[in-house]
Amino acid sequence: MRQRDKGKIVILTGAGISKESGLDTFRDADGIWSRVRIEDVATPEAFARDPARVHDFYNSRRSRLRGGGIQPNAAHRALARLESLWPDEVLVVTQNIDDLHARAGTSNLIHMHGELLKVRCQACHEVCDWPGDLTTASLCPACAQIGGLRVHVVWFGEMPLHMDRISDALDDCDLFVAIGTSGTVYPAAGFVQEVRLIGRAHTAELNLVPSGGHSLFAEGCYGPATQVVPDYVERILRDGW
Ligand code: BV8
Repeated sequence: MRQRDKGKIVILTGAGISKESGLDTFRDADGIWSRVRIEDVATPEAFARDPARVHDFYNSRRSRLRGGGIQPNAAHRALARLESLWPDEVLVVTQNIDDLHARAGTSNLIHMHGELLKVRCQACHEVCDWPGDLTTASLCPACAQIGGLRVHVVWFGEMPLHMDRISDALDDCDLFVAIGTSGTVYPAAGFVQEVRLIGRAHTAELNLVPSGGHSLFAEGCYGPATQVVPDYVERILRDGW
């Protein structure tokens, strides 16, 4: 018999949840930042200095994501299942710029670091879907300006998206779960402290190995996301927390 049948759930996800779908993480031994430097591809300064290089970096990640071989995995699907069956709000806040949560069926979803399959025009600020390659000659579908488009992601030094909605949800939640994130990038890495300060919610970390912030969580479940996340979701649906 489930101990509780309501309670707001906020789930923060990182690159680890998409690893078993075939997408690299950032800081693991074979991670993206072991091959390229953040300063060369993921800052506004890098884009100002060499936009073609930054376009190439994201074009290769975009064509890989759309390459057919990359599909949502059991962890993405388990979260969509939790959203459809839990009798209260389930919000997924992802640091990932891939579209695997949406493809798995999650609808209450915030991309706090943006989306790889979207671009933003620096002239008219319009955000558009963009499945193909982006170049310095690309034309904005909204204002027809050439060369002003950039990938719609949050680079280091830029303000993450939807921070107000996220802070309100963190203040209101009864369960906070972090999945597949190393807890090194702020403000996301600070969410667990924010939740603990309010002192109402239970906190859990689901990761391959304990993250840098593991001691901040009341509970930790370790192993591959495709095993740990479905098990945890089944437990929540059966017994609550
Ligand atoms: C900001 C989009 C102002 C682009 C990304 C000094 C101290 C503190 C903070 C700072 C500082 N100096 C600068 C800062 C701020 C900076 C920051 O935190 N830097 C860090 C590196 C120190 N943050 C910013 O600049 C942010 N903006 O602060 O603006 C502000 C201030 C207040 C309030 C608001 C704003 C903007 C940060 C966003 C940058 N953009 N991505 C792109 O993707 O190209 S961040 C990038 O890293 C990704 O989005 C990613 O999500 C994020 C975190 O990485 P993880 O997802 O955690 O991935 P990682 O590889 O690290 O870890 C993977 C984990 O998975 C591991 O634990 C591994 O064990 C696990 N795993 C692996 N396999 C599996 C698995 N788990 C389960 N199953 C598996 N199979």
